[in-house]
Amino acid sequence: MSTDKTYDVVVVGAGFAGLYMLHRARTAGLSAHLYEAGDAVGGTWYWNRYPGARCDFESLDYSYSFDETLQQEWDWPERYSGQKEIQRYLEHVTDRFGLRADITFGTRVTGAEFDEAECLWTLSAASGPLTRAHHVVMATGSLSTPRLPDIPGIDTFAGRRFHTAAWPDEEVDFTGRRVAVIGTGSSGVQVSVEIAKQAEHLYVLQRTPSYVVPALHEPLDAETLADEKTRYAERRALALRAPLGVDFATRPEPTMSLSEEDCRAEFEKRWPVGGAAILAAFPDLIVDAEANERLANYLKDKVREIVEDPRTAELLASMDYPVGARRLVVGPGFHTMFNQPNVELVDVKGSPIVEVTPTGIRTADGSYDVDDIVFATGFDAMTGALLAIDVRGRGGESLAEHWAAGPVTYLGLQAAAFPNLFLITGPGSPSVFSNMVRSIEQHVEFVADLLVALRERGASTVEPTPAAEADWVRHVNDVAGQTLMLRTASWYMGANVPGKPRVFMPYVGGVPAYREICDKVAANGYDGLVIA
Ligand code: FAD
Ligand code: N01
Repeated sequence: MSTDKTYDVVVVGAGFAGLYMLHRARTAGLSAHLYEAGDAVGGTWYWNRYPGARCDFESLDYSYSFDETLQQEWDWPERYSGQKEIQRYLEHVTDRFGLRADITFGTRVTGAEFDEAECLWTLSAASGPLTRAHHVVMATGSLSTPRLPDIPGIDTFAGRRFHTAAWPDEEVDFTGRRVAVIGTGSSGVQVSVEIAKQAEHLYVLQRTPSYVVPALHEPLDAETLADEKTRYAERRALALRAPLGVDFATRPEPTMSLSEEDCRAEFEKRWPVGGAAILAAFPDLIVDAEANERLANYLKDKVREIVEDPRTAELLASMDYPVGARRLVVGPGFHTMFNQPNVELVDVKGSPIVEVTPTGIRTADGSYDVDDIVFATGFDAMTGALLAIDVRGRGGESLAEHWAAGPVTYLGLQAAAFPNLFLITGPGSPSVFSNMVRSIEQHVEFVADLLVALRERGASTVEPTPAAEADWVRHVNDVAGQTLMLRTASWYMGANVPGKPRVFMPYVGGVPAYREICDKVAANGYDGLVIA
């Protein structure tokens, strides 16, 4: 790759965010190029190929809305699509908008350095400099840096070892094997249900139990799909008015204004519908502790109803934190799975994992010999992929230094002293606390409009003032403080990575509130940003 070329925009990452950013930059008449570490587009849906990987918002919502023809011509075969189908969709989008020619695959960006005199970024890879650009958009993903836990002996294991987010391309057969899955977050729940269908014996190692709800996994027949598509504009408009970026027909009344019986009736109606609909039943479920407890008790009772072995049921229902404070897990069949004779729950909170041995896993009071270990142990979320790149802004300051006490941004989109560097779904944006495709579209459109505004003004740089950045961080924290989100340690605050600063990262004020703020910023000539 020649470094002689200077692009208007370089995008890093070819998931939902990067692909749309590349498209918007090109349609705005900007020269643009995209670098992707993987060998294909898809991002999350390229890397997470584990059996059972599926979206947990309906595909009719978890998809691009920016092009009416695209959304009318694409037929989702299932209500909640699996990994392969979403990957196929993103391949289609790439070709449909002719993006492939502007993407370099198999290239991990390792450095991005801003030259203040020339107002240019130089991007580099391990092999050396890649190219230069006036603007860089990091579409590197919030959940794209998988984490293996620091368990002693992990490399001594003689069997097969997998991480859900680095799953091999070829099918993995678990027939007749003894398998341990470590982790009961969204990935662990989904993968366990599928492995349990094949394995001779499955140990599910649970440290923190999750609230798990079903999902109405079903094919979307032609008639239903056609009917949904006639109302697509309305569906999309409603989604933009809903805090999570999906319309769940939230009831207007506060939970506690109803009797416990009436609340339960509402939850019961939503349970078979599945997904996050239950958490959006009433407007105050993540802000009012008493209201939340009603839902928590309902969900725990469901576990006890489904799981036959009382000890297993109690362990699975032992959540000691509010519903929604950790990501609600959509996992149809998870609780029922524990009624199978080949599935066993291992409580690694009561009896922590001590080490991995060549033949399996040893806990404080037991040993589990297995052929395969599946690590469903999550990600260095929101900052992992960004801090893996040596990003240097004004005065050579690194992003790692700027974020030493935790990530700070303006609107989740830019950091002070890093001119012309943009983050999509960065810390301080709604991103992971929303239907991410809705948030991604909004972030990308804001950035693309800003780039056009810069061109119209003949400006070279844009960056937030330190004061605007500090005010936004305060606002993000204030909003989180008004909810129940801080009442448990979670990856939302970096608690799953030893040594990571504990800062609550997503903006939880909701998609409409965030959009309104961004729209006002733009309407006021980009308040908080210095354009020079
Ligand atoms: P990603 O899809 O993560 O793409 C980032 C890309 O950047 C990756 O391809 C990566 O290889 C590349 N990259 C990173 N660093 C570099 C670098 N230095 N150089 C070059 N390339 C780099 N969200 C929802 O809203 N609903 C869901 O149902 C849902 N399901 C999910 C299921 C799973 C299994 C996971 C892990 C996440 C899920 N999410 C879901 C969140 C999901 O991450 C987002 O919805 C969305 O796919 C993110 O898109 P993105 O483009 O921002 O990032
Ligand atoms: O990761 P997680 P994930 N010993 O961090 C456990 C999205 N997503 O990949 O909490 C024992 O949630 C850990 O236990 P604890 C979604 O946003 C969506 O599942 O640290 N256990 C936890 O149980 C999601 O939130 C879908 O006590 C250890 C698990 O590993 C996000 O991605 C599907 C351990 C990690 O759970 C991340 O989900 C998949 C140890 N040493 C992902 N270390 C959809 O369906 C870690 N754990 C949409």
